Amino acid sequence: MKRVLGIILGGGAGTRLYPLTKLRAKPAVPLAGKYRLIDIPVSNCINSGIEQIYILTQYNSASLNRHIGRTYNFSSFTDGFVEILAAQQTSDSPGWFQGTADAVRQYIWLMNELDVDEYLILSGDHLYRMDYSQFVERHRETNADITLSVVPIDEQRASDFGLMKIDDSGRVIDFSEKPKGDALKAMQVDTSTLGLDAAQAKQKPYIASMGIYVFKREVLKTLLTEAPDQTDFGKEIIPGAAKDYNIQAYLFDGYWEDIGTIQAFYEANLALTQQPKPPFSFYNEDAPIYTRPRYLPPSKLLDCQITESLVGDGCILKECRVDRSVLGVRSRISAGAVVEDSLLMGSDFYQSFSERQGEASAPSMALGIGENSTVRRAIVDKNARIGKNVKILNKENIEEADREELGFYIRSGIVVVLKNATIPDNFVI
Ligand code: ADQ
Ligand code: ADP
Repeated sequence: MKRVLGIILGGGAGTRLYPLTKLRAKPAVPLAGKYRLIDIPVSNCINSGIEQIYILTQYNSASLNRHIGRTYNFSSFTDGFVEILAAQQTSDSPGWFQGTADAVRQYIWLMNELDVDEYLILSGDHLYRMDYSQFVERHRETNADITLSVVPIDEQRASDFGLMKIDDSGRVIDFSEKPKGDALKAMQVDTSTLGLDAAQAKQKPYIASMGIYVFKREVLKTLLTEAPDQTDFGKEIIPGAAKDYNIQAYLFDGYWEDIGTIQAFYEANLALTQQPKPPFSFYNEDAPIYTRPRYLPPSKLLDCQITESLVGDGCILKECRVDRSVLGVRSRISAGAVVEDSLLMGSDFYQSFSERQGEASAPSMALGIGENSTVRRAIVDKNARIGKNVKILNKENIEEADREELGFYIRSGIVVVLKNATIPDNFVI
């Protein structure tokens, strides 16, 4: 795997995960109480023996730089690195990455300086555990120009993906990006050829691209330079290459979720609390997910009732009830509070006892969830201060709302409290 360069697409404008991307680059969005999105593909790379990794991001953020810089340091005796490449204005390019392929194109000159055989292109917003070495091995065995990692998918979700048809040898003969209506129906195939049994094949009659590709080095270089106007892998590069190049499909057999929208992100986080067997586990010592070591104290639970939840490090929870929730590092929950089906991202810092009390003349709000407040079906971003007797319930069942000035958004019916927001006492959402 030393001959493979990992390239992680760290996100475009960040609209789908907004407002979690309001103050940070997408790869830095906190995940599962203590990780960040970028930890998933980087850990998968490291566990697969790939130690040369670039992360392409639309803009640099302090939290992303700090996280990468403090987490992924290889010994000076290896040639491993994890580096962030942000879109920048140069004399040849106007600025922002125009799409996934354009992001790679803008830095291909740098990637070409490395002596590798393959480029492994990954997304920064997927939750899964994958041994990329098997994927790359398949690519080499079939002498493919490009290999796509694929999963079978059902009718309902199919049009969110790039879909393909393959021949008996696994070669991709047709590729259509997110087709709808008749064009969708036309991409239906017999997935039992992938090894699914008859019932599964009936339920999942489409082959979807996971947006994860291995390219032969020269092939990627040629494709990007031949057609400088093509800016996207799924929309242009892959469908266009299906005719002339040997594109192979590699079936991935395991849990994989694209968590690039608020709803999918919320559901994947909460699914970690499922009993008895969560679909994704962070408790796998053979292939751990790495993150920044933080030296936090243990979590303190004072007379709490907690069921089916994950509690991050350094939390202080008092006389509260927490059900089916994920609590991030340094979460604070006060007496009488109820948290259900929620993701609290926690805080970046602690407050001293006197800070939490505030001055009598200038009372400041304490970090975390205040006394007797209820939070249900919500994402509470970092450093939020939720007052006393607050109710976050989405009382009116609103699907979408932008209440930036009040400190929250609603996305797919899920309330998202902004990073650093303050929700005053007695407020009801
Ligand atoms: P999408 O996920 O919809 O479909 P896209 O929005 O291009 O495709 O995102 C792919 C990845 O690249 C994401 O991680 C995204 O954050 C990142 N990205 C997007 N624009 C970027 C930019 N300008 N700079 C840097 N990174 C950027 C893709 C494929 C489909 C496939 C699905 C699987 O196109 O064929 O089925 O992934 O989820
Ligand atoms: P014990 O019965 O000895 O306490 P279990 O193996 O039943 O241990 O684990 C207790 C709980 O911990 C389970 O209900 C399960 O949700 C969670 N758990 C155990 N192993 C894993 C794992 N590998 N990944 C995620 N959660 C796990």
